[in-house]
Amino acid sequence: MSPDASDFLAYRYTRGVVRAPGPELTGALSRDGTAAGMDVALARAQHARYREILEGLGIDLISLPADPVLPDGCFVEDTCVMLPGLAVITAPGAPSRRGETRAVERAIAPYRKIHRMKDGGTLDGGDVLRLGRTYLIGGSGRTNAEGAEDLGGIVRRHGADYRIVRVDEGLHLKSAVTPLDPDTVLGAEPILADPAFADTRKIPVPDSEAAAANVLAVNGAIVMADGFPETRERLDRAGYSVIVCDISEFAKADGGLTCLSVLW
Ligand code: CIR
Repeated sequence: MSPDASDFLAYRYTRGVVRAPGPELTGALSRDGTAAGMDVALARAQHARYREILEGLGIDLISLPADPVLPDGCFVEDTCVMLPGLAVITAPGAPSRRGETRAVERAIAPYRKIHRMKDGGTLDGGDVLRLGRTYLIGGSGRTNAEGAEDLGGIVRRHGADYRIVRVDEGLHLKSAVTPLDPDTVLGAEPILADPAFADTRKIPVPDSEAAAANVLAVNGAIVMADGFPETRERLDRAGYSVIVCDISEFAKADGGLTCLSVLW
């Protein structure tokens, strides 16, 4: 394994892609219709702060411009799954999001070999949780069996392993559980009971703070959403270095910290 790959496996990254939101954001998909009430100016300010945090952690960011025909375009995570040395361009599960992959692929192509998923399957990057060399793939409303198996095959061919985890609640696997380090996850109790996490150290979020489960582990820090004091305390107590980022507007469209970037 190259030194670059072992850094990647430990959530150490040097580059990333983000896409700023524009006025189209109020047309984003949201399970309870709250996206329509988003404050776009506030969302843009929150996105600027998110970029500043990543840059402060040493990430060289490529910032794509907002695209008026892609209301969910800022949630770039769903368009690409990174493996060491390879970028897999996904087939997003929501038909309205299919057009998002093009600009992300163009941005990443100078840095990583590109592989496009097969037609037929669907998969959102929000359903892919990497724990070291194991890729857990959520079977959700967005990621179908064909998409999960397609990605699983690519993962195996690249010397890593995969498991499929059923997602019965919430949008994506990582809406409910995210990695803190290669041996530890933070998540909601029901999903932590899945056998896929049997050998993993687990930090549960309280039921009242379910939305705190989506955190971004990057370069030795944990970036978490604002407004979850009990989860914050649990992370502090466990010794993690936490940075809080307010993403209230993105949460109205079911977005979290991981959704807003692709890192490698
Ligand atoms: C959607 O429903 O597709 C977007 N409004 C939110 C996507 C969030 N992405 C993610 O969790 N990876």
